[in-house]
Amino acid sequence: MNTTWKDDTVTLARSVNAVRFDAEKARADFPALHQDVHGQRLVYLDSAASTQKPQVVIDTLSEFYSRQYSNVHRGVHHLSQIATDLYEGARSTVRSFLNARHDEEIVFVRGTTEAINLVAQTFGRSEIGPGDEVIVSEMEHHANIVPWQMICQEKGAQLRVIPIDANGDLQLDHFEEMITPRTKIVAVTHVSNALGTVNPVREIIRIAHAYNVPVLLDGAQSSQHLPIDVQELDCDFFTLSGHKIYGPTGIGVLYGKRELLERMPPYQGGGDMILSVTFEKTTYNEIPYKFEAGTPNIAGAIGLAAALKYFRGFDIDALVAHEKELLDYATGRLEDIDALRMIGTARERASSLSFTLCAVHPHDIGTILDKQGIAIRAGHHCAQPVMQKFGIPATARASFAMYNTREDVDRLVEGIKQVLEVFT
Ligand code: C6P
Repeated sequence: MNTTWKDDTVTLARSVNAVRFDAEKARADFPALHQDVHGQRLVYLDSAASTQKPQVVIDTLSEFYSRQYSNVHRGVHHLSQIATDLYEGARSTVRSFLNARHDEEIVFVRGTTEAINLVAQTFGRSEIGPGDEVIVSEMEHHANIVPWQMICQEKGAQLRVIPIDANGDLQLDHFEEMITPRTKIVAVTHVSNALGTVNPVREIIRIAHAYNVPVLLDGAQSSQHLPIDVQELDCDFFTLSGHKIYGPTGIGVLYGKRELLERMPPYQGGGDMILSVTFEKTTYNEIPYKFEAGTPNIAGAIGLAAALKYFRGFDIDALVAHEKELLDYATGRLEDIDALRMIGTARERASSLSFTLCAVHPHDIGTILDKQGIAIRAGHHCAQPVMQKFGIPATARASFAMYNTREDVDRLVEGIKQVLEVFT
């Protein structure tokens, strides 16, 4: 198989020529960043877990709850119509952000976890049978393992895993051999939360489609760092979490190609997902409502739209260049620390940088950094198979977003040196 690795390297290379990103200006939009923690200026390096929120998102939520709030799709009254227009307008904003073809291809869910569960429980339940296969990769977040494992167990199907190498790159050469006539779906992450690896997703999709196998991309860690165009990617499903792209918690998106969503049975039953109900028979609503039972997270969707509009106000090439430059700078500075071992040195990485420090437990690293006002994440990052691969229980992870600067990296490096002083 002739594997090409251009993929998002095209974006990353293009970003080199981009106009300069003004991170200080972006920082000014995020009130949470302008506070001291334990007496020091907060350095927030935990954006892969969740990003901070710009003022415009906070204001949008406040305005909605203060003056525009009502339930959607149900009332003829003024406020209900305003709320419905804002909610459906948010769907259009998401469609345009992802460059999906149709608004109805956008399903509002709680986040990436629910989006993947929805696909596993609907597409999976109807399309996967005994002896069938689902392909994931070794670097998946638990959200892209467990839902597939559950449906495979239920149906007597098999979960197959694309291995990663010692750098944290997918061993793509194995992938094509793994596809069989029993393969029903390939579900892979676009960017790894534990390793930062940017996967060659166009190549994965090209190969899978050659065998008529649909592909789900977990975009929880890519939508905020790379330009996303679902038509150009030609993925069949794409997921994102609002709270990771400067939006509120409790809201996320499942994009699905219209013909697939139409074919899938509903997810949960309840209000709004039906056209008619009798005790004998229920007819279901059309997509996307078929998948949105009950009162949705109206404020969340509206807040997410505000976040996406805010995000799109920046030059994406400049943003990508800024985050890549920060990651390169941080990598260089951390590599100078002898005791530090980088976990994940893939060809292309975005945002996250995982490491261990001799025998210091990552939780101790996190705690001592916190005392210096530096927020990182320590743990297995809900990617235990990645930890098993590298033979470690956990890592410390610094992750970057638009508002981080070289000064933040310098503080991190000084903080790590202090951790080492405590332990030597
Ligand atoms: N990763 C992290 O600190 P939810 O929780 O549904 O918004 O996203 C789940 C999820 C799915 N896929 C990937 C690649 C992810 O990174 C995450 C969330 C967070 O890395 C919390 S564990």
